[in-house]
Amino acid sequence: MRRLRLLTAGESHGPAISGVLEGLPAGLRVSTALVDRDLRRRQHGYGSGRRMLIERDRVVWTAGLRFGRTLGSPLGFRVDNLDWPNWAERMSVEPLPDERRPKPITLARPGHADLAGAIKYDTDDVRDVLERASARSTVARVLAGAVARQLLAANGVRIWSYVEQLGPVRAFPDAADSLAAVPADWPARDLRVPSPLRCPDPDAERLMIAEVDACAEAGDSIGGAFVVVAEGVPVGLGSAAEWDTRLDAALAAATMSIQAVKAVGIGEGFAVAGMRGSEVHDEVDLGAASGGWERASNRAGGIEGGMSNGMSIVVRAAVKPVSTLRKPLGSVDIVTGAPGKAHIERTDIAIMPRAAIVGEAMVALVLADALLTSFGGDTLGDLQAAVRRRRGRTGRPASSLG
Ligand code: EPS
Repeated sequence: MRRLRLLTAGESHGPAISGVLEGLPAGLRVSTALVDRDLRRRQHGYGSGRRMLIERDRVVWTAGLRFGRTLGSPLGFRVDNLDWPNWAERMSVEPLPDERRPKPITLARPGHADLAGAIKYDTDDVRDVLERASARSTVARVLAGAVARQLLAANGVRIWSYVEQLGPVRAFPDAADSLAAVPADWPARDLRVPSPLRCPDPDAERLMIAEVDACAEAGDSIGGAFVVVAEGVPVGLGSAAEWDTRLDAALAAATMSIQAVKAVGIGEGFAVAGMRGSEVHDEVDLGAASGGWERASNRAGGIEGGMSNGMSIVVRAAVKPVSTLRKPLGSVDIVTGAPGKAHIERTDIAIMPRAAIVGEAMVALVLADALLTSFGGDTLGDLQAAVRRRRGRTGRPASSLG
């Protein structure tokens, strides 16, 4: 990111998850209730483990706000881990005598950061690695993303998401494009009362719930795919000028950085490989209704030439199943070399509804950064004025104004 910087810290079972978001303009009204709402949304979902019954994630602001508005200084924040007292000795910050130390974890879980991390950091206790690799760290991203969303909302951009697939079950299996089948009131309903798996197709959701139950029964886990949509994005965020200024590249990297994500697509994504140009590109016209540039389709997912083109931005991600299995896979003890079964931690069975919320946050952070990069602004008012100017310029071509 060019204008925003986000640094996060915190172990899953340490005292807190914390962070600093730097680069926000002054004068942005930040609603604590809306931040806490996104933190709550990240905790919701069928298939979550018992840890979510312990945590009640709430933001504690430590810097950057006065009377509910940003000052232009770094925004500091923290979310306390309510599980911490149960781990205070096992995760002691201070040195402990050997006899009080917990037994090291030496059987790495295939798919987790355990083995590569243990070799990298030269430790014989995998807990040194897994604590930070844990998806608990996404609390900080969702928190910062909730602030970015408020900056975007103040500039007419709305972000929402849904679970498109869980294992073999797809939402709207008969539709050519699941997004076109999502009911128009889904984003508002999802904010009010999220459904168990945040899937907008109730028939598919019932099958998804059965699939989670079957995995629970079998001691297994399951992944899937989610879609994030950003509406109202002004034309021209990102740039074709250089490889690292392209908006699709930034969105892909940020989404891929979410734990367990293995593939990211923009618009039609991987499907374009099998289609002809005439089936892929979105024809341009001057909309009769709006009088602005319009497209009858949005296969590009709102991005052409590395820039937003004014259509909704559509990011899709494939998520692998959680790597802790209650019926563990084979592994090798990192100290003795003896074969064994992977370590078992308390775990989730399915994370799809929650991963999609982290997806929203990452998209929000990248778009907020791209907005500030294009339009600058020491204050929210300066930023809004520049965004309004750009929107005015793209309403319709000068020659058609008569
Ligand atoms: C995780 C394991 C589980 C998850 C955790 C991610 O935690 P625990 O070991 O405490 O049961 O619940 O995710 C969160 C705590 C969270 O807030 O998302 C893992 O191994 O990555």
